[in-house]
Amino acid sequence: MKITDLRTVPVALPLDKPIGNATARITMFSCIAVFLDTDEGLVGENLIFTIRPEQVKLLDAMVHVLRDAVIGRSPDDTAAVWAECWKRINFIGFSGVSIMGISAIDGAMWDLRGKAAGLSISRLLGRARDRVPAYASGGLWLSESTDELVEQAGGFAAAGFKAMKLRHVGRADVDLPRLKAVRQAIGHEVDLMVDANQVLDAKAAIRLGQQMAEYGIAWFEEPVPAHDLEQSAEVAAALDMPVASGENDYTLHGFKRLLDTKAADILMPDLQRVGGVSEFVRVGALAAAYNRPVSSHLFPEMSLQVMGSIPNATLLEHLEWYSPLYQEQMQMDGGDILVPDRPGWGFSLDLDQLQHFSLKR
Ligand code: SMN
Ligand code: MG
Repeated sequence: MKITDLRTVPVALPLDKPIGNATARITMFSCIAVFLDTDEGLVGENLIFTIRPEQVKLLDAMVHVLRDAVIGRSPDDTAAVWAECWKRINFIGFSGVSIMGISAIDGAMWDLRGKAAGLSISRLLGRARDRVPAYASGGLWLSESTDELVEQAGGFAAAGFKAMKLRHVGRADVDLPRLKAVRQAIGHEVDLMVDANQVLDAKAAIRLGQQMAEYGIAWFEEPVPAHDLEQSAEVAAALDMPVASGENDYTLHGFKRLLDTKAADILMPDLQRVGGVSEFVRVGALAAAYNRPVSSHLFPEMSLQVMGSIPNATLLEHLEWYSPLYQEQMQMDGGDILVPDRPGWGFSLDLDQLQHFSLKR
């Protein structure tokens, strides 16, 4: 089987209500749906995304820049195509948008491989589990009032989630009362994580971490700027609670730096930024060598398959941002999301919905 064409459909999904974290006010999501056609009629699919609509053009262009690296290849050649793309991004950069382009192609190839074999991606990779414990992340935003936080947290617990994540502004006077209210609402059986989205320095993060400890925090995410590995390591060394980081890191090289510097206790690869399925799996193995767990960032429908194959995987980040674009919906059972056994990703893009949300080019 040969890959004959690469197509993309840029889409924008408006949100009913804008949401915020410490670095962005999010009013809509923009995605690029990626399709690889083959000479046997099978189509491989993937999705990459940005929260800023004006960046869609850039992502779309990057995917097409790498087109010649994949046209004419067999879907089985994932490692060869990855290596070829890596060669081609020399000079424009080995992180950022370049890697998003590689991820887009890599994931669509894995979907094709699964469809060709009639197997889910986790079966192709070798399954570690058929369900992944998830945490609720589609709420508890900074833009929510304390009453709204309490209501949402209760709703997540009632839906069966055993863990959830609260966004922080990075100031004790604002964050601690919100944290206390959420902890009171959910009791002590549910894990609670906080995400500071890089707004603190090490001293302030250590102080806030110590103040939060009484509320039982399962991880403190991105307490300091993600590139400041030294300060992140300082926080990780000083606090008992684990520091989580990695959503802003690219490829095996980025994660090796995180591990070597002890900047994080829990690694959070993002499928699009880590470099797709191929590189996510390699990062999982690298993390295992350092005895560290990995938790996926965003893209729950697709990360499920990879997390299903990584022995040292921990929680899947669950939100429903992309759900309107898929024909199938995620299934939860006892706080776990089931890894679908359908071929490829196990989730197929809904072409009518793509058309509906399509951005005019
Ligand atoms: C986050 C990242 C990107 C968009 C929204 C929220 C956040 C998370 O850092 O980890 O969920
Ligand atoms: Mg985060």
